[in-house]
Amino acid sequence: MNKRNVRVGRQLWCQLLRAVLVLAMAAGLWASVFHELARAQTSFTLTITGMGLGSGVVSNAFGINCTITAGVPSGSCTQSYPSGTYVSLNAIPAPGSAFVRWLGDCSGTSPNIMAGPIDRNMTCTAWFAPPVTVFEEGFDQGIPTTWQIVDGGNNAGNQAARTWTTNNPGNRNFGPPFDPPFAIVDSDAAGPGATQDEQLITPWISVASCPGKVFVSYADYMHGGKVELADTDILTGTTWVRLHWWSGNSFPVGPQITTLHLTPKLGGATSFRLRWHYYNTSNELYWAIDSVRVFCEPPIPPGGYPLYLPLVVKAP
Ligand SMILES: [Ca+2]
Ligand SMILES: [Ca+2]
Repeated sequence: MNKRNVRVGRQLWCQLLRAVLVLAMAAGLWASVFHELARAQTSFTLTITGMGLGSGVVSNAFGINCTITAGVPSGSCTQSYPSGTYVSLNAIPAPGSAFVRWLGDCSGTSPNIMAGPIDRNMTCTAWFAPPVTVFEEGFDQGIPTTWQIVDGGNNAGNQAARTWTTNNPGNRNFGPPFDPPFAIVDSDAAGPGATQDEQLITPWISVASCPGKVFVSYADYMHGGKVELADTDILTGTTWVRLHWWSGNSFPVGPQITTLHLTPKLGGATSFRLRWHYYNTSNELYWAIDSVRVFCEPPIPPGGYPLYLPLVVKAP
């Protein structure tokens, strides 16, 4: 091989090497461009799950609307977001439940947070603590003697239907949420000529142990006719205060659970009575009540419960 051939050979090698380097750089550049494009186009999911025996809703304006009932999620609980997005999450406890804290890919005890950046599929868990029940009555043994019935009206007509009773004088069959026996005042069963002004009153109920909001819920079906009234009232001192009312032209479409927030009417009082007052009636229809439950928000330590599971103490 002469010197000229050696030089040509070197030049070829150099050109080849340069070509390979250019190709490699181009390939690398394209790879990184494609990577960036792919990254920019990728979205990831945010999933909401629940924990605890309480209930509530986790929502935002961007597709999450997740109902959590005793830890079980339902509704719109998973949503896709562009990579790197931050999204708000708002946890609203059901009446009597309390929000404890976030777990998983979210953290903290504030019910309103920003989750993100969503740069992978993420799961945020909302922990709701259950209400504390302080009073319950399902009328399994009739209307308890600790309750008070005020038997007003003219008491003409069918004596079995002269006031509140669990004897169901009109043979009503409501289905859920009623669980017979239930308390009913039945103007229709009392018949024409009879008038009603009937009160069903709880004993004094103490909520001194309640640290937060107090509620009552009950199975409720007032079937209206004309001008009758059906008030739910509260007493903390000597004067009854109306909490809620149905009338002959404004009543539930069917049996329902009615839940009322009592705290605004308590004015700091720690005990009260409740009254279901059916009046201004004659030969109308009826009002039935069942499964009366007074409950309040559970105590949550400031900062929520710490992030460790309680020890399980086994019986010896
Ligand atoms: Ca019952
Ligand atoms: Ca009566």
